[in-house]
Amino acid sequence: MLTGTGGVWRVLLEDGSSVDASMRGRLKRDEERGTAAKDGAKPLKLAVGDVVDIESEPGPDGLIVHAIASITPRRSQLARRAPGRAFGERVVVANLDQVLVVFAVANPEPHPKMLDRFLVIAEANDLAARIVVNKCDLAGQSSARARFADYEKAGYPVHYTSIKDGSGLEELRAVVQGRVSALTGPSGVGKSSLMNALFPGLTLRVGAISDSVNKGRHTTVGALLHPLPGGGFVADTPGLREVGLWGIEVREVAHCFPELRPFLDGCRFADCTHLVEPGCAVREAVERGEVSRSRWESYAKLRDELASAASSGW
Ligand SMILES: Nc1nc2c(ncn2[C@@H]2O[C@H](COP(=O)(O)OP(=O)(O)O)[C@@H](O)[C@H]2O)c(=O)[nH]1
Ligand SMILES: [Mg+2]
Ligand SMILES: [Zn+2]
Repeated sequence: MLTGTGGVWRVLLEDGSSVDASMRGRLKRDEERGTAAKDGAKPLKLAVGDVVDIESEPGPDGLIVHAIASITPRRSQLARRAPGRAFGERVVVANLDQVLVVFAVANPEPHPKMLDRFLVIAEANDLAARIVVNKCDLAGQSSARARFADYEKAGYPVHYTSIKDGSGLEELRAVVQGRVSALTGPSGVGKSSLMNALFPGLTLRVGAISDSVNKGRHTTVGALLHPLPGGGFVADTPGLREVGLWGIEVREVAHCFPELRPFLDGCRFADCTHLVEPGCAVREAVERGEVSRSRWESYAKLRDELASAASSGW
């Protein structure tokens, strides 16, 4: 399943060709009712990245008609959750192996708070995240490494790359090849350039249309999967920002910062918010320099945001 518009889905077949297919009647009714098919653990709504079975037969005019007959259970998904609405979850991409969050070391300047937001979204979806720091030719490896040290310390794999001098590209190719990755990050950081450099033959537009223009066109639903030469896919997610923090529970936020997890059971109060309470193991770790203050500030900011969204009832 590569992309979908208004009920018609572009499906990549095993032989490498692709066809347009719509949902079989029974599946479609299940989808509209928001109920699972009778035979069990089927996903409710078809999404980009889903693995499907296709049935093909000649239509009334003799042309072959392809129909999606069944959906394979997903191994993972990136979803935008919307509490308060029944069946409000919208799956942006199904069957992802990882999220690649791309920033540039300069031009544009990286915003750690934005990076933290992307990482929280990945964590809340139980997806492995990798950070790609591109344009290292503009700053030098050592200052790039210093700026992203908090993330290496938190346990995230960080790749330092440049399409100008080729650094880090082989290593990055090795972790993208054969996997399904969501590619995200601000515009202008070099996402398209990187993918084109890693996979000659892929022709993503460089310096392309801004996200807002894309949004106005409504040509694709959410995301688009690009098959990679040699195997694997990259999903061009129109900024994970669209996925947003909706539906992440306030209590869940601290767990979305991996380096806070070892301290979460050590606080004096079981319902500690890790913001102001005495005897907070998280804040003590920040004071000792074991946890980055900037990351803790991001935690506090995102938690506040979710708490006030929750109290306003969305
Ligand atoms: N100096 C430098 N410029 C780069 C690098 N990668 C991409 N660029 C430039 O950054 C601009 C934006 O690249 P693009 O791939 O369109 O970014 P995207 O919006 O994230 O897809 C283009 O002018 C690229 O040539 C890099 O490693 N070093
Ligand atoms: Mg691009
Ligand atoms: Zn605490």
